[in-house]
Amino acid sequence: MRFDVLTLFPDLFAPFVEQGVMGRAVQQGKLVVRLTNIRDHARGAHRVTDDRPYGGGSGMVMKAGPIVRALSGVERISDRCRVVLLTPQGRLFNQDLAWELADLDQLILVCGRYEGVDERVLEGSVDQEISIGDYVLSGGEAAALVVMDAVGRLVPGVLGSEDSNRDDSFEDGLLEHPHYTRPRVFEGREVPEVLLSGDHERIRVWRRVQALKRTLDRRPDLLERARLTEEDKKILSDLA
Ligand code: 4HQ
Repeated sequence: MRFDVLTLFPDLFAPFVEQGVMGRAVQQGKLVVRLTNIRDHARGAHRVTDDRPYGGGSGMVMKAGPIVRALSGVERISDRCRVVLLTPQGRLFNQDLAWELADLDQLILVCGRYEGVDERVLEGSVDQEISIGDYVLSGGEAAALVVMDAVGRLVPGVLGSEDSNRDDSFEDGLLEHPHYTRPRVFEGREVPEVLLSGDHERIRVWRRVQALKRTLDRRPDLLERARLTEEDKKILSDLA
């Protein structure tokens, strides 16, 4: 899978792309990340990328020209390609959308700064707007990193055998059970006995109960769309 990021701050991406799961996947060639500096497509001696809003008001707006020219400069490696603008007005990003995007061959992520981008970029050059949540960022870069991280790890071969998507939070729409590792006692707090029992069936049931409890307690909204088994439904009715 290839990610192309259009940004005024390409240097923000290097440490993220070079380290951890993403770094390994890039080295193995399973992910390709290409950065385009929008300023390289701005015109004039001053390479201006923003201007004052028509109609007045505070703040600046990103000019359409540099972004659209930057997009034209991005090689399309496949028809399975999508141009995404990160904006609070977009579809709320979640694990279902991450799976959908992971099915593409190429994702082109456009990062805005200032008050936003000229609306005509959206009309003519953007396939989808995505928001990572209901808060205001200073730019789309942090949002693009979130999307690349969540999507990249779903690409086959990106996660090693030590990690697995299957067990993760949200893969069945529930929060995860608690995790413990050594030591057995830390600051007087013990690891739940069941986890030391070696009884794999008891451990499986305990973890499922914990996951359901936590979801009910902290994110009951998730239960509406969770993939629940008959056993899960029984556990939930016992909890209620
Ligand atoms: N932005 N999810 C970029 C966001 C945002 C979000 C605000 C996008 C500023 C220029 N992006 N503009 N939330 O807060 O994606």
